[in-house]
Amino acid sequence: MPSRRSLLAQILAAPLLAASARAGGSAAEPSLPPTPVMGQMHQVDIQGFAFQPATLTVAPGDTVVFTNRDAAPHTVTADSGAFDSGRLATGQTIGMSFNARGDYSYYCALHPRMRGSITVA
Ligand SMILES: [Cu+2]
Repeated sequence: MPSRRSLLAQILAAPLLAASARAGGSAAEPSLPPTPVMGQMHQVDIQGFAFQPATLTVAPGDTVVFTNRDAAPHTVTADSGAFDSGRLATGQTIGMSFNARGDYSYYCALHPRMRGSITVA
């Protein structure tokens, strides 16, 4: 029956069409402004049971990369709960993008006296 065969063909073709549409969309990204791609990278080292630098000002769209350079594990946890790196082992890195302006104070959940803040301005 021709109609059933064509229906089957459509079902088989659907995932391929969806995949190619996704690939085309991500390659072109016509709806995204270039700002997030152009954002700067900033580095915060976690070393000696401290965030270095402890205070940092970035622009909207910038990314802050936290690297744990201590032998002990640490976290990067926002006071507000807006972000939480989870446990970072020695040498582990996590990048966080900041898009909304504001002050983001954070601490280490394992060593709460470790504090830092990011200002997005
Ligand atoms: Cu810690």
